[in-house]
Amino acid sequence: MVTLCAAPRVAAGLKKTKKYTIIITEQITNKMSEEKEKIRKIIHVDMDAFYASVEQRDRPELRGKPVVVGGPPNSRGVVATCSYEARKYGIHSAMPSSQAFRLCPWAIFVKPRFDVYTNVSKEIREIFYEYTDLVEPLSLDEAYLDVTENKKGILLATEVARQILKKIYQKTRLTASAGVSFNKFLAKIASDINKPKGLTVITPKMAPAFIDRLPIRKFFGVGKVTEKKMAALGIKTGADLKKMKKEELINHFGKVGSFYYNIVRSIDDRPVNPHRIRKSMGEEQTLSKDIDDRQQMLQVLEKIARSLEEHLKKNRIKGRTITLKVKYYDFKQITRSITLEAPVDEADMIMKYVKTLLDKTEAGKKKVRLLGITLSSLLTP
Ligand code: DCP
Ligand code: MG
Repeated sequence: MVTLCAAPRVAAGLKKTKKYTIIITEQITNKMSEEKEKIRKIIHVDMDAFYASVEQRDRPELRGKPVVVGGPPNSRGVVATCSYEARKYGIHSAMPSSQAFRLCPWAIFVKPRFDVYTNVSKEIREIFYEYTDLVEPLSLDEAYLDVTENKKGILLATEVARQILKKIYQKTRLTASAGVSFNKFLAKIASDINKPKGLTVITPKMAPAFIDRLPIRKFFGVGKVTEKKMAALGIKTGADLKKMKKEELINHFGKVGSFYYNIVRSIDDRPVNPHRIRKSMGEEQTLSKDIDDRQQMLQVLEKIARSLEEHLKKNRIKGRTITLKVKYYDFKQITRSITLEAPVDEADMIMKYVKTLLDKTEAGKKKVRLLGITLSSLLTP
């Protein structure tokens, strides 16, 4: 490559002067930095037992105790999160609070204080911005940072991560974990490895062996439903996934199949997107034929609500506004909304309101061709 670049200059009569050597050196350096550019430095930061740690910070009597943040044990509510002391009993996020109570009757149940969590979230984001503007918050307690170029000119991403974790603790008295790698997928996986207070690096060299051992559920976008589908195909780990041909994956999973094909090979070019602020999350379904039976409509809506719940939870999103969309047989479309005091993500809760919203439409009197539910006024970063 260098010889090729140099050749025309030699032909043009340039002697091997010092200047000439410099040109070649510059070309090599440029080439090296181009190659280096391809390797990004991504950090994923995730707070440890976020809501529960905030409660333990603000109420010293809760420290060292099993604390469950979420619905009360005698309600139909669920666990938002719990302290590490409570996790020893098998309690985890999204578990019904009644079950958490059965597992650990002496656990202390605390109501979430979203306004406080939102403030902490802003505080940690300010720290991220000290290092880079390429910050993509995923929820109140986690974000991706691209620190390939960072405001402090620190070469090692691990050092940036170390400083950030330290500053988070100094500012909020809360601990976080960080994952450092060369793409988003691996950085996120890494942050989860040594929780709490973990700092884990996955280098390009380490990545293949690491991914081979990774359970399929940990792959980006793989929820319960996809996990089952994968299991039916004999895919349980990254190594199993790697054996699949691209076409096979596309056949079984559609467009996302090629994404799986790539990430299992550590190929994930998704940029850290600082502008991605989600305003709503929704799903809709066009029916195979127009219907006028309310019961049937509710069945469809129930299915939509369940699927929506899975997506909301996977993305750690809750919303206060529920909107029902109805498209009638004549393609006329209406929406009906309700805004609640507290954010929700549970299908049962969503359906309770969707039923009353459906009563405010002409569905039934008029045949319906499409139904949809959207959640907005989101509790996101
Ligand atoms: N959360 C929620 N419902 C869920 C999952 C999470 O309300 N099903 C909330 C409570 C968590 C916060 O989002 O504190 C962050 O979610 P994480 O998955 O990061 O869980 P934690 O921060 O609580 O624990 P970890 O230390 O495992 O990150
Ligand atoms: Mg967390």
